[in-house]
Formats: sequence, C-alpha cells, structure tokens
Amino acid sequence: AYFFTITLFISSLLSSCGGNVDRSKQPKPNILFIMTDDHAMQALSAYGHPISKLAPTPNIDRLAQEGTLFLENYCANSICGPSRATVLTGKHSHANGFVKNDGTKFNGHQPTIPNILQKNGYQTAVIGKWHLNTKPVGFNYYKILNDQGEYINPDFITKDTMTQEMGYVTDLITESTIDWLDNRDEDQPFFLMMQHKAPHRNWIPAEKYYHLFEDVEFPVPNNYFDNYDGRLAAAGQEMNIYRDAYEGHDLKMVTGVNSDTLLYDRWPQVFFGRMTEEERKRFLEAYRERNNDYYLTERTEEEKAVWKLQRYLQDYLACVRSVDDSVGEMYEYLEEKGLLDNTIVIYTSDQGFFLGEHGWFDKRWMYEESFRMPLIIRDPYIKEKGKSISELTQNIDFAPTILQMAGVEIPNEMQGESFLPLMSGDKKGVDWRKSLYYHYYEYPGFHSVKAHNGVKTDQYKLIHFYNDDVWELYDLQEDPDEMNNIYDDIAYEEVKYHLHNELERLIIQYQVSDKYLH
Ligand code: SGN
Ligand code: CA
Repeated sequence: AYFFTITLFISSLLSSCGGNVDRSKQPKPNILFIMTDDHAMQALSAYGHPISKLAPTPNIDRLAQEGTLFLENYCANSICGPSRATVLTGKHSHANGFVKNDGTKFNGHQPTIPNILQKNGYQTAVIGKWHLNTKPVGFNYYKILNDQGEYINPDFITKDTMTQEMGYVTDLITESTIDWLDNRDEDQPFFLMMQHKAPHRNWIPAEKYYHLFEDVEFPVPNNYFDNYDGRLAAAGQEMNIYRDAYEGHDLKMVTGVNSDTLLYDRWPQVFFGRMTEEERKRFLEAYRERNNDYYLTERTEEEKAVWKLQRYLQDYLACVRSVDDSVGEMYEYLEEKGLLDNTIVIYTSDQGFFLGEHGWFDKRWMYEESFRMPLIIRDPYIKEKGKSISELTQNIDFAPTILQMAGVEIPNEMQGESFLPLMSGDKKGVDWRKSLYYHYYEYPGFHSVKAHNGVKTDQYKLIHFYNDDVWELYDLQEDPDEMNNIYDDIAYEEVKYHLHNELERLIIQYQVSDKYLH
C-alpha cells in the first residue's frame, strides 16, 4: 500500500507534457555542473568511439543512461577561457569580451549563471580550474587552481589564501567538492561547479594508474599522417604529436636507456619540479621499462610516430580514468545523501580535443574533434531516460538552460537558447536552430592556428580563415574526417551560396563587430 501511495504521489507530480515532473510545483533543483578540461568525446564511452571502448568511462556513461546525451553539441570558440566565459554568460566571445586565452580579464559583473542564481536564492560555489584571470564573482565560495593549475601537489586559491595541497589534482578537487557539500546550508539549493584540470596537457596520470594502459594499443586514426593537402591553415599549425609534442614534458621520454633525465621538459615547475623526490623516483620506475624499450627496439620514423601516439593516448586516457572515478564518487555521495532526485547533474568539457586525428593533440579548430563538446545531463525531473538529442546545441545555450531549470528569468542579452524544451520533449527539432556560428581568434598564438570563423549545418561546414581570406568547405556526410576541402568544387556552388548567406545572417544576428572579421 505504501508503494502504491508513493506511486500515486509521483504520478500526480507528472505534468501533461510527456510525463515530466512539473518544475513549477517542485522546490528549486540543485545543480551540479561538472566540467573537465579538454575531454574529447572520442574518450567518453557513451559516445561509442573505438578509442573509448578500450578505456571506458562507466560512471559518466551512467549519467547518459539515466539522463540525456547530446550528440551534436558544440563550443563557440574552442579554447579554455573563452569557452568558460561563454558558459557563464550565454554569449559568444565577442559579446562577453573574452575572445582569447591571452591573459584577458573576465568581467564577472555581467549577467552570469552564478550572479543570477545567487540573487535567486541559490548557494553558489566553484571548485577546480577557473582560468579567467579575475576572481570568481557571484560565488558564495571558491577554491580554484592557480591559472592552469598543476597535476601534482597543486596550489589552490580561496578568497583569503593560496595553499599547496599534497596529492593528485583530480582527487583533491573531488574531496574539496564533497567537503563543501558537507558544510553547505541545507536550506538553500546549490549551484556547484566542479571543474577538473584533467585531462589537460601534460597528461600526468594518478600514481595508481601509471600502468593502467601501458599494454593497450589504441587505434591509430586513418588520418594520423595527414599531409594537409588543400588546407593551408592546417599545414601551418604546430600541434603534431610526432613533431611538436615535447618529448619530456608531454611524452615522458628520457635521454637514454635507464636515464632518469627527461628529454625536453619545457615547464619543470609544473611537472618534475612539483613532485617530491620519492614521487619522482616512483614515476621514473613506473615508466622505465617502456622508456628503455624505446631505445632498445629499432623503429622507423613512422613507427616512432605511432609509439608517441600510444604514449600520449595511454597517459591521456589514464587521466580520464580519474575523472570517471570522480564522477562515480559524486554519484555515490548524492545517492547516499538522498540528493539524486532533486539534483541536476551536468557533465561537459570546455571543448573537444584531438586524439591523433590529423596527427594532432590540442584543440582550437572548427574541425569536428575540437569543435564538439561532450554534454550529458541527468535531470531527475525528466521522465525519459537514456534519451539522445541530435539538434545543434552550443555552449551559448548552457546559461539559458540552467536558468530555466532553476525557474529563473533569462536575460535578453544572452545569445543562446534554453534547450530544456528539447530535453523534455516540449519542443521538437523543427523549431530549433539549423546552423551554428563559430569563431576562433587567437593568432598569433600557441600552436599557430590561424584565426577563423564559420558556420556549420547538420551536413556542411564553411570556414573562413579571414586574415588570409582563405575558405574551406566540407561535406560532413561524405567526408566526416574533413580531409577534402571542396570549396572550389563546382558541384557545391549552391551549397556554398547558401552557407555564405547563412554565415552573413549569423554575423548580423550575433552582432559580430567588423573589427573581428579581417
Ligand atoms: C597550455 C598548453 C597548451 C594549450 C594551452 C591552452 N601547454 O599553454 O598546449 O593549448 O594551455 O589550453 S602546457 O604544456 O602548458 O599545458 S587551455 O585549456 O587553457 O585552453
Ligand atoms: Ca581546455
């Protein structure tokens, strides 16, 4: 009978729209926003990429099984600070003032998720990577990494202090997050941003995972040895795994058999310099056999390049494993405290990343791997579980969506749109946007990616490297790896015409100032 009453009670909470819970009759939900740094969807098994099958992420996948998986979610500008500024403000980079990762100072006094939620009865906190060069505004509490942050024994900045904590960054961020939850005011809902450093460069795994993937051979992308034919900008980049990755700093290679000296370690202060002597020894021991093998086995240049890819992926994916553990711990915590039914959990990364496609690591490009952003939302008020969404969503939509979830008005100046109606089934794809605007500004800059903007539809992508006035066009159905620039292909005249118009329309809609278009 008890079960029956509860069932009746629950069904009375369901509104007419698709059996979802009527939010207006519920207490405001808690929101746990988990954002990692550079987590590619190729490394998140809910998306099914072959790489992730060898290094699955069961805890993050569980969010998708119990929630909504976004298949076509993109960022507006594939670089850290700008993506974070867009998430907070719901605006494209030019409109929120943070276009480059060049030390720009984020203006936290514009309408942002935390500012608005705080004014509407939320407790707000951010723990982990911040990287916006001004102190967090709109947060009751913050504990952030110093700039990029360090993997090992990192410094944390709070309102009054900067303190080094001993341990592995992903674990420390999880602990601090749980700590904050334990001490929060339980009478108020919370908006909590847990923002991991991992799996950002230089991909140092937790000690317990040094060996995790050492014997795993990950699939080599078929365009690993891309020659960039027909793509001028791509030919000029500096993000090749086998040419530009630092052999010490990034690939943990040493100077010879049994050597304890790293090859080029560009920033010792964030790597070996951060470890205690004991930690350094254990690290070197863990990598010794593999590093010796590099010198003891003869390899062609091509084989060496593949060896480097494997080393990169093994470390990157071991970092992802700790992130997945962290999500598991948060799950356990919410379950234990009875919070799962009134807490929305969002999992995303500040942008995508290359895992060897085109020969690359890093991001920045409007090409799919870095443009795409993983996004999974477990919203207990939405009835349908394991749903996926293929409409074009973007990080400009995060703020409006979160505000709508919290039942708060969305400021007009936000450029994104809430995708909550897509999740709840109240709005069908027919009413949704059919194209996305993208704009990357940071040139000259690290990794030498030329500035570009562009438009993407479900099938096509037009990119303008506007400093040199060079155009690229891709048919994503025919050429998902974006190897064939068909801009000059006469067969695509009409597509091109349509996309040029669409790009113009978006530039006007989002009010991109002329100074950014040359
Ligand atoms: C660091 C990295 C770069 C990376 C930028 C931006 N080098 O400079 O490879 O592109 O950050 O990354 S590192 O060896 O110092 O890590 S972002 O996540 O902040 O956008
Ligand atoms: Ca990043």
